[in-house]
Amino acid sequence: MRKIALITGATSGLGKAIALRLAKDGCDIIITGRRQERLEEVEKEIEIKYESKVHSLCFDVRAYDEVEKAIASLPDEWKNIDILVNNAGLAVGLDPIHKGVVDDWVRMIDTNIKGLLYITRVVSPTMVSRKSGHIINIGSIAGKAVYPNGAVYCATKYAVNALHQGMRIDLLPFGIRVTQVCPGAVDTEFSLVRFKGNQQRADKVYEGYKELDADDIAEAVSYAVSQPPHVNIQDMLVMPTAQATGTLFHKEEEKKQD
Ligand code: NDP
Ligand code: 8X3
Repeated sequence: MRKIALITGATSGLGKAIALRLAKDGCDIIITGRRQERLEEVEKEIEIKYESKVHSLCFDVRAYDEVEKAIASLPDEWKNIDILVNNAGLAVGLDPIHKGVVDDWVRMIDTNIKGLLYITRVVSPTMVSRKSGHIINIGSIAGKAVYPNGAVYCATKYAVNALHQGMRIDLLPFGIRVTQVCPGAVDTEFSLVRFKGNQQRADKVYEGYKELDADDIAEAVSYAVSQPPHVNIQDMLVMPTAQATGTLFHKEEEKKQD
């Protein structure tokens, strides 16, 4: 029987790559995000490339009523979600605490913490009643060590780390697997969002070293999902070879080509 995987934030970056990879691995896929036209593009791409059925849900993870409504709207054949990938998230701004923009903080906290909680609250009860399921939380190197000017984003990823551990404990009696995948720098729309559309500033983040591709993280998710039922990959920290910590990079003069 084909598994159903729901991936939040599948309109770009890691979420899109994970959706495509799990489709390739034989899952039917529910993709979510706020950009309807992007959802349609990803849906088409999966259907063209793979055998999978795809269902799209357009909503904002920050609004609990939207989350509830979206999951309740799933047709019966889509309701038994086997794999939930809590991926939707963002960083906004890179400022010292005394200069932080309060609206940026609210966006990060509401998306990365509350959004992850809301979707988990709505999806996990069916897993509990079926005594089966797998939740993948996308954390970050930013959830392992704080870096300058990133206190609030890092705090949200520390929160993901804590919620991940809590989920693992609370869902233990129900045979539900819980995995955290923590990437270092991946070239996605992440930095463009962080720097509010400033492409030049975003590009600089990935200059001088070989960053991770979204497919590298999709590979890690696929590995965790494909383990036999008695194996839970609990925590994975996946870094570019040229990045040792959140801020320590080995950069070359010229960006290495593949
Ligand atoms: P992208 O900006 O490429 O993708 C972010 C995704 O999240 C988009 O699909 C976006 O969809 C979705 N999203 C953002 N806000 C909301 C919202 N309020 N409601 C619903 N969906 C939302 O970035 P990444 O792929 O890099 O980021 C994915 C995850 O990976 C994040 O949790 C991030 O913190 C984490 N991460 C990223 C790293 C990196 O270096 N890129 C490293 C470590 C972790 P839409 O705009 O359509 O709503
Ligand atoms: C994203 C990676 O190091 O830019 O979580 O915070 S970092």
